[in-house]
Amino acid sequence: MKKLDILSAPYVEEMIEVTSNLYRLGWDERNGGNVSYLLDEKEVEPFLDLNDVQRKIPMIFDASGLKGRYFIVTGSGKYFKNVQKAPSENMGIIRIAEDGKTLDLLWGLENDAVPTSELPSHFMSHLSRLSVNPKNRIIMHNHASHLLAMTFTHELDERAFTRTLWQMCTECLVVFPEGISIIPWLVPGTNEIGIATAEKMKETRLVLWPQHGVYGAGETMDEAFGLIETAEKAAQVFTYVKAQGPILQTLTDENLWKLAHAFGITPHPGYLEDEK
Ligand code: 2HA
Ligand code: ZN
Repeated sequence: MKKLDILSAPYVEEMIEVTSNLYRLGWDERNGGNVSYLLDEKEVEPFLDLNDVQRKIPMIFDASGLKGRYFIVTGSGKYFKNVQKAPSENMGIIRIAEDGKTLDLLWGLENDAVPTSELPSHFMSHLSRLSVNPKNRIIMHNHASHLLAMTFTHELDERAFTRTLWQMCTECLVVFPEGISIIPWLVPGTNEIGIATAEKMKETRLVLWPQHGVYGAGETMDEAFGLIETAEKAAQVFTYVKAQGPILQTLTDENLWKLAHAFGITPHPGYLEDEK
């Protein structure tokens, strides 16, 4: 059967849209940021011959837990700025081979490009998220400016950091009731940072990389993007608030509990003072 044009696949369109938005927001300068999107075989099959492997790409770590799974991923060293005008050079569709250590390239990553250098963090985070939510499909990393800046001026305690973000906009607690996790500063692209990020991903969909950026996860592109966008907005408000001067009033824990009840969500245990 004749295959449909891959550029019309909804997930290709979503990747183009999100990378363009991330670039436009200034969170992904140069080759900053990476996105991976878990695809169902049924979503790929109408567009690509699944037996037509363009290239085999070896990996530095074992992703056996994901063998046979399909992803669309951004390319290593590629600029989000360029994804829209040259999708097949800047992204690729891959399948994890039987050995767990090789990728079958089915489309894209033209001119010998390879998937994002942060693939260990992405794959390990996918495994973590899937273990707590089988519907998770997106892992997204970017250099959201105000969150990044806050890792210089705010104490890097997960409870304190989460509380500050929750206090900056009423919606924050509702959007990420589980809070934000923080790993130590580590070298990007390594298995070590992958393991640290993935460990946190079992608890929270947001993980902060000090002096670097942020990771977000979600069932959909909108969820992952909206999550980072909301935390980043809170960080932006924090930046303005600090610049404007002393805080005269804020969201109290009593307010936050009222919100939690109104929206039927459970705040991370211990992050709010006990209810009176
Ligand atoms: O791919 O953002 O963390 C560029 C990065 C690495
Ligand atoms: Zn980065």
